[in-house]
Amino acid sequence: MSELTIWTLDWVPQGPRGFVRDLRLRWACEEAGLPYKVQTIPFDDRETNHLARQPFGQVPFLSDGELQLFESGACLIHLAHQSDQLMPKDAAGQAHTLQWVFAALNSIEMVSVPWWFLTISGNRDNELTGWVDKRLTQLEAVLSQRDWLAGDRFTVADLLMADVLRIPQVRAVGHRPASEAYVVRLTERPAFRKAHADQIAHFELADKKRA
Ligand SMILES: N[C@@H](CCC(=O)N[C@@H](CS)C(=O)NCC(=O)O)C(=O)O
Repeated sequence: MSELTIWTLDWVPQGPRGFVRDLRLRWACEEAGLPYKVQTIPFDDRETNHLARQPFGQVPFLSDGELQLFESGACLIHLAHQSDQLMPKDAAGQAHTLQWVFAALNSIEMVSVPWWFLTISGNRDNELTGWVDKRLTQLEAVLSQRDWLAGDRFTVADLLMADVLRIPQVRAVGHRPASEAYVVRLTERPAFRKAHADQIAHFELADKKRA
């Protein structure tokens, strides 16, 4: 097995702590028992010094030996191929896992994040509110019927969907008990708790170094 390195920022302000997307990769590695280390790029120079590895100047990205990957979804799928804990082995189970990975990114996050950013800038009831509300209501109907998105078991698709849904502003949209129970169940998993605590500790240590 080659060595996994998750790349994130060396520091971020308080606001995004606990939500920087390296957490998705940490969480997946913790679920799968895959050893990894964490390396950083400087927050103060984030857009200029790693475009070769992440052409949009973002984190996370992943090194697996010589292989370098960006986009959290692609990194999660890569990790899922290394562990049955993250994705079933059978063709239908894999196809359904990938389907829901794309749904998390392409049907939910693609509207929830722009909506959330508009609310942060003070525009709480913005042009995207109806759209995000509709998508979350549709997802609530799915989660009312089952505990897991794919293969009747935990997969990396649940990890990703829960990470997309757990944004406090997104959780506060409407009353969606099945979605809320899903987020609670997923974020109570020891692997999530460890990944979350490790990210918080990483940025707290960075505060001390910057002081
Ligand atoms: N689609 C990308 C989004 C990555 C992303 O938005 N990363 C944030 C941190 S969570 C970032 O680097 N933001 C700084 C920026 O966009 O310049 C992925 O899923 O990896």
